[in-house]
Amino acid sequence: AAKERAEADDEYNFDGTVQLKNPHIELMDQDILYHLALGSGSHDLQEMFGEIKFVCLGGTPNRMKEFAYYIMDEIGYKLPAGTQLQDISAFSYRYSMYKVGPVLSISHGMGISSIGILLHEVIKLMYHAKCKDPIFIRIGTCGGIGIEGGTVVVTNESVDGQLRSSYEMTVLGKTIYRPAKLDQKLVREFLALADPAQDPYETVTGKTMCTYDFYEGQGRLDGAFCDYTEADKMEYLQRCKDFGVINIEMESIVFSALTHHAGIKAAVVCVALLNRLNGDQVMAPKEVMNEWQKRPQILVSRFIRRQLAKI
Ligand code: R2B
Ligand code: URA
Repeated sequence: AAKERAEADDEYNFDGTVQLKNPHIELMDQDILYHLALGSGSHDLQEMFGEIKFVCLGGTPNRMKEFAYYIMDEIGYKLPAGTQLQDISAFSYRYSMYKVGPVLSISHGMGISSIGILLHEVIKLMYHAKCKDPIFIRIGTCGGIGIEGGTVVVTNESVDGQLRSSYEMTVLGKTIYRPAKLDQKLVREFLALADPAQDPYETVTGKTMCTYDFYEGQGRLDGAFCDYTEADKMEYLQRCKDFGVINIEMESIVFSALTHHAGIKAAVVCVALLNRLNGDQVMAPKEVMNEWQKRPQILVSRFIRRQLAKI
């Protein structure tokens, strides 16, 4: 256990700041964070972002704007007089970013590539801003395997479509793997913040499968193409379920792998929009879906408020 602790501590920088495993960055005159419309030459990143403690990422600009307003209310943050919440990355026309005191709320788009690019730049942003011990949290949606729509899932491990727990990428024509590890203490903390007496829904944990595609990649029968049978699909989903997978989404593996590689603690909290054992189409009414999507935000807010109370 002591060895394990030493190894775990090793991954984090002793003063809490984010170190880059890239010797080139500090040799550059300036670093342009192209997809965020920010730069170390054009902006005082430490002044703008130095106080960030929580980086919350979710798919859509609208949801992350809503989350920014919600967390502002929840932590009782007041914007400086005469100012409004601004999309800091508006001129990237790619991602949206809102800052509410120590919280960043950023949209990541859909899929591994989109969130992967964003993570490079947000991790560099943490480095330039000299942020201490930032925690990254993905707030998302997913398909459940054997769990009903509206259930909240805290991921304990992310696996790919072949049930491997590392992120595979091609670098200089070679295949490399980065372990997709999530902080297990954070998993327990999030689960402990679920309130079975008050929440009219379940909060559960398990493995999350991350795929490159929503349709064939997730074994759906309703894409533009499908070369397998319903029996093949059910056999695959059952195999995933037997392996401990309880939900499927499209970002967790690169999110877990790159945060772990950077020594940043991270968590993934998603709400299931359907039970894939019952079907493929997402058909809950919009109002129901909107209420469901608030659920991971509520859990994350409880977490942030508790962390802030400790400081
Ligand atoms: C969940 O929902 C999106 C697909 O509908 C994708 O971004 C994901 O991970
Ligand atoms: N997001 C996914 O990636 N899959 C689903 O089934 C629902 C949301």
